[in-house]
Formats: sequence, C-alpha cells, structure tokens
Amino acid sequence: MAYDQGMEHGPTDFDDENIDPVKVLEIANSGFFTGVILQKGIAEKYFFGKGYEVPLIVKLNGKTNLVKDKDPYSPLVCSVQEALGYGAKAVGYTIYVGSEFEAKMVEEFGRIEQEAEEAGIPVIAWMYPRGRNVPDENDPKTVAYASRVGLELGADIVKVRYTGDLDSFKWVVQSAGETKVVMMGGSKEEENIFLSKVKTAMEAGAIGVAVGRNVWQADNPLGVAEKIANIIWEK
Ligand code: FBP
Repeated sequence: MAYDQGMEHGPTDFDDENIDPVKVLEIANSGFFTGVILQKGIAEKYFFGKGYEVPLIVKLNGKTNLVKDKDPYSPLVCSVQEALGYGAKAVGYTIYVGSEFEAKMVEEFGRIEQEAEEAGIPVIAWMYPRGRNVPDENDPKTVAYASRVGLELGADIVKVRYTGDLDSFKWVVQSAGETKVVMMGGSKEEENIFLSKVKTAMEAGAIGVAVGRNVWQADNPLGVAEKIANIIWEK
C-alpha cells in the first residue's frame, strides 16, 4: 500500500478520514498488505515503535507537484541508514526516466542500491518515464524501456504504470527479467475496472500491485483490499 501521496500530490487526495495516517496504517496493517510505503516523516512519527506488523518500505526521495517543471527531479530526502532506523524492510526511489535530470537520479539510485545491498534489504524502483523527451509516458514501449532500465540498474522490484492490455504488460514483465514487477495504482477508478487491471497485470507475470488511492479512497477500503489480495495470492 502506497501512502506517500501527501508529499507527491498534497492533501487534495485526502478526506477527513484518510488524512489521518493512523487510519490508513490500520488498513495497511489489516493483513491484506505485504508492505506500506511511507515517507520518512510519517515513518518516524506514526509507524516507528507503534507495533504494526505490516513491513515498512521507506520512500527515499520525493517531490511536490507544485513544481511544474516539464523535466522532473525527485531529490533524496532520506538515507538507507535512516530508513533502517525507522524499521524499514525495504526502500524505494523514483527515477523519472527520460527527464533532463535522469543522470542525477540514476547516480543517486546507484548509491542507494549499494547501501541497501550491504544492509541486506531490497530496493524498489518507481520507474516513471516523464519529461520533455517523453512524448507519452503511457506508451507501452516506453514503460517497457523503463522496466528494463530498472533491471540494468539492479532494482529488485520495479513499480511501473499499467500499459492497458495483457500482451503489452507481458513485454514489460519480460523486459524486467529477474527484476520483479508491480503495477502502480493510479487515481481512484471504478472498483471493477481497477480489479480487472490487477488481474491482467498478474496474468502478465507481475508479482503484485502498489496501490494507494484505489484502496484508501474507497467506500470500503478493506473490502477492496481483500479482493486485490485474493487475485494476487490466487496467482
Ligand atoms: P496510487 O496508487 O495512489 O497512485 O499510488 C501510487 C504512487 O506511485 C505513489 O507511490 C505516488 O505518490 C504516486 O502514485 C505518484 O503519482 P503521480 O504519477 O501522479 O505523480
């Protein structure tokens, strides 16, 4: 479950319930999730020492969407060591593939990879094609390229956008080779539409989904979570 949207999109994604990290952490800890993705501030103030069983994944970089630059850069805001201190069992980092600042992110990612390897924890790469050089970030070939770059850089898991159909997502998964693939969630949509995407992504060889808004913005978050978990574990 992803809950870093407060940083990436702002409280505009939230209502009176899900603005409270405690409420979302209760959903994350329901047993339907294999991890919860948090920025360091929420990890420190709401997760650490609170006895949650769901494994913590700390997102090491982040940016707001107030910066409208066509070519995004998401700076490192937390080290692997610090994340370990909050109890992280894995770390995550966004690379905007194709951005003018790609080189900087690739370099930072390389360092994180090494530190995480030494600490014995996996690294999840959010592989998001974006920027002036990327005419269409949804183009399946571009998503497959991003997925492959994740493998080349040593990511254990890549988190990529769903490409819309079975065959194109199979190619995304094949492109990632030994690196595992999870489908990113995206903005809230009709439950059955979202679930059918999860099913197809799993059929294509994904190992799961990194979902946020489609769960904690739902009328019945645990109901949706259970359905997603059933699709994944059935596979
Ligand atoms: P959602 O399922 O809510 O989309 O969360 C997945 C996620 O990758 C978050 O980790 C991140 O905050 C957000 O989507 C990025 O969204 P965008 O691509 O719109 O910047």
